[in-house]
Amino acid sequence: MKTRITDIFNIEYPIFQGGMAWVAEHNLAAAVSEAGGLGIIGAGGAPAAFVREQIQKVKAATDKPFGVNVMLMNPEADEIAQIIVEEQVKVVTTGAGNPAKYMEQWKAAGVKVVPVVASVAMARMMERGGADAIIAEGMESGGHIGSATTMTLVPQVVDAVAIPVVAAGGIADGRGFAAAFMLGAEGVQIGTRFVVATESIVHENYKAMLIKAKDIDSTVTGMSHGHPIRSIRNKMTREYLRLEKEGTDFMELEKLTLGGLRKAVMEGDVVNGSVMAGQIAGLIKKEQPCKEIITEIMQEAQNLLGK
Ligand code: TUI
Repeated sequence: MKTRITDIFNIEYPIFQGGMAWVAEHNLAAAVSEAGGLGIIGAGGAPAAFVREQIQKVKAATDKPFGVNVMLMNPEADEIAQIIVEEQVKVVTTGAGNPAKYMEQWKAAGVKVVPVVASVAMARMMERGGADAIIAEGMESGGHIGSATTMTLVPQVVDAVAIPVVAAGGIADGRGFAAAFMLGAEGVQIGTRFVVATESIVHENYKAMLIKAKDIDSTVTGMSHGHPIRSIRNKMTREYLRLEKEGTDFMELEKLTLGGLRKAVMEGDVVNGSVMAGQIAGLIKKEQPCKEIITEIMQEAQNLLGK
């Protein structure tokens, strides 16, 4: 399947792997790129030196294109932006903020820039700033989210910009892929299904929790201070929501989510940790290699879209 997304990014299938903090490290990114999608290293809240190592490891594992996601709330985002240029990374996606201050630097170095947006206004602004494509992410996604759903956001962003749009949020199989294309998307970004990929280094407790999750098992914390985060309901989310109601300081609460993600991913503490996942987790039934995930999605989507 050829779209402007496969052309611009020089990939076989128009599937991006979400740049998930702690989860999307070199093993996962290299596996997705090798399978013909676009693997993406998630810089998340990690130090710049760690991100450079991850980039070098993906380069050693595959000759295929890959990207880096810069989470703009990372205190070392400036250094990471520079490392992307130095390491000649071909694609950068951004999240949780406005990447305008890095745009010129990246464009000058020939890096393709794909901001993740949660609104039409931000999509327009990013196109004016020189973005090569846009990822329109609905609130079905895991982690830091906006307020529009994928179903409503994607067609409105498609109408608002001329650059190609990648749909994200709630997509985990060929039906979701086909639906996104019906809305005008030319690619999809998938996160949650890749969390349970065989190549994903995520702790087995985390994977088991996603495989067991049902449709309504996620919840959103941080709504009141403007940093909504979707994760699977557990002791941490219940505690967070209680403290949030009591008006606890944002920085205190933030420790529960950002620090808690590492605890869940690396240590498997899915009780006190933050098990970020999208609403589509209920659809995911088993661990599979990235290659199998991508092949399955493409076959199902092509059957549907060919009808
Ligand atoms: O970035 C994400 N999802 C994430 S980042 C993350 S790491 C983290 N963990 C705990 C606390 C904070 C961060 C986990 N999940 N998705 C992309 C995304 N970006 N969704 C929504 C946005 C967004 C929001 C506001 C993009 C732009 C924006 O602009 C606001 C502005 O600056 O005007």
